[in-house]
Amino acid sequence: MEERITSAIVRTYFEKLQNFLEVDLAIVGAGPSGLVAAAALAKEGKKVAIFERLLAPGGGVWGGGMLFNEIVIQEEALHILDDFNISYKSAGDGLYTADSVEVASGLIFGAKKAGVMINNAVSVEDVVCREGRICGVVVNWTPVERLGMHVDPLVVMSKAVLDGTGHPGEITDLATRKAGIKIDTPTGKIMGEKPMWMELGEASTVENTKCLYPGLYVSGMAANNASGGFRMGPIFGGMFMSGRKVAKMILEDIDG
Ligand code: 48H
Repeated sequence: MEERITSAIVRTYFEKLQNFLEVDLAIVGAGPSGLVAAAALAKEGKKVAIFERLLAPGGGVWGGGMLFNEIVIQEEALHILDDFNISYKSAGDGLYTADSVEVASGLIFGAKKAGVMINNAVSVEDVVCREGRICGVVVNWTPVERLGMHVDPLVVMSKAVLDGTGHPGEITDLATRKAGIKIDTPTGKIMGEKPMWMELGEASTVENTKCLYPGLYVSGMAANNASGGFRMGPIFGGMFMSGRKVAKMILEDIDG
């Protein structure tokens, strides 16, 4: 029995992995913007792999506002929750609330069911940049990263890479520092996130969602970090709409 269980896991895991070593899109970070983008592209038949540093995908959704496990969504983004079959309640004035555990688990389940490979406990530590295009991610187990073990990583090649790493914008930071690229922001560099301004932050999340460099896209809070957008606290419509917007841009890029 014991060897059959081990064998079943090893066989199915490596079959799954083998199929995702070269993908259409590699997404770094399984936060709300990354999960929404992943599901949208997988539904279009694209091969999408997400790499998430933590054991549990879902990013900043789980904790709601200050661990009160509810989030707020504005009316214009509700259609995205509908697509994931996630429920919500009116809070008046065009605002709605949803249980953050249902939202996080619903987005993860939706992305999985759309065909996305979610690699949890895997960190992206570098990018591949060739002939003026970002075209892959360099990955290693999070425990290896956390323990500082000297273990060489592996590489997953992709037609595009999405930085969905939230506030720190880690992939854009890596790409600008290590590959020395100039990104599509007013200064050509990372502008840094601005302080709390809920209304402007929601709008800027969607505006700042873009292609920063051939093959490198950015969504969610990483987009605000790159282009100097405001933070907005526990309202998530902008994150969902950012995921939808970037999926459309990437689809046009890789299909065109
Ligand atoms: C693998 C990585 C790496 C790496 C980071 O922060 P997230 O939830 O991302 P977004 O941008 O989709 O959503 C932002 C939202 O949650 C939020 O923080 C809001 C609305 N804040 C407002 C405010 O005012 O504070 O998720 C990013 C994910 C996390 O799960 C990280 O663990 C993961 O990315 N990650 N995964 N390799 N190098 N870096």
